[in-house]
Amino acid sequence: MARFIVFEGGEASGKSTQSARLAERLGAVHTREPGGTEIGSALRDLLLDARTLGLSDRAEALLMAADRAQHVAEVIRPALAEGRHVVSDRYAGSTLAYQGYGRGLPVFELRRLSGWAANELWPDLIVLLDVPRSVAGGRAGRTPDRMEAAGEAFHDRVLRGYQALAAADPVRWAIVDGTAGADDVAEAVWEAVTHRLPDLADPPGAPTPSPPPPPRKPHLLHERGEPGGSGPRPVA
Ligand code: ATM
Repeated sequence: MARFIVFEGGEASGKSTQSARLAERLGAVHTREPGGTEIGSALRDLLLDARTLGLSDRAEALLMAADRAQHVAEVIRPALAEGRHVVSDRYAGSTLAYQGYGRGLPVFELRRLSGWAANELWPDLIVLLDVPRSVAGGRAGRTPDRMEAAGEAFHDRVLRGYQALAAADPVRWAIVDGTAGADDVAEAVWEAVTHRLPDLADPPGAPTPSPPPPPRKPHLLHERGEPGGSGPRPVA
């Protein structure tokens, strides 16, 4: 069964690396938001360009939703329909955390907006990479984009929002400590994913182990007067 797994987290939490590693291990389609399609790339440029001045919070939420609608229609649903797993670096959880907890828009309205945009496609599992802001890697000298430049208090609200979202829905969200080295985090992610979705533990193409043969009970055949063995039984 094709699975849809999403990575969420604050900036420089290692999502891009870890989502790519999981996708490779699963032979899954690896994608991201915003910008998982050509149209989405144009939206991403607009959304992240520090020169995009005066974008209202609701317009920002709608552009994120538009990116998601295109992404679901063009990439995610077709891949799942073909039986491919999909691993996305960000999805609707980002809208709830950034536009909801960060900007202060009502979370329940954003959930409805995202549901509408995605035609109610929700992930099977969301991996939240938990990295405190004091530990998260820096921006390596480049100018912060429009979202990164939103301020300390904004990003603190986003991280608290993620914790609240994960606590409210522990079946769908798995929190993984993202502070260790990349290999250790990848192993912790794999354990969390295969614990929640055990069907993924078998590598693609691995032969399905055949069930052990049923124990032979010759006395039953004898009791039922079926000489020679058991033919197909009529379905009741
Ligand atoms: P990445 O570069 O981490 O892929 O994400 C770009 C930004 O888009 C990120 N900002 N920071 N810092 C989070 C933001 N974002 C939203 O605000 N809402 C959304 O729905 C999505 C998908 C991303």
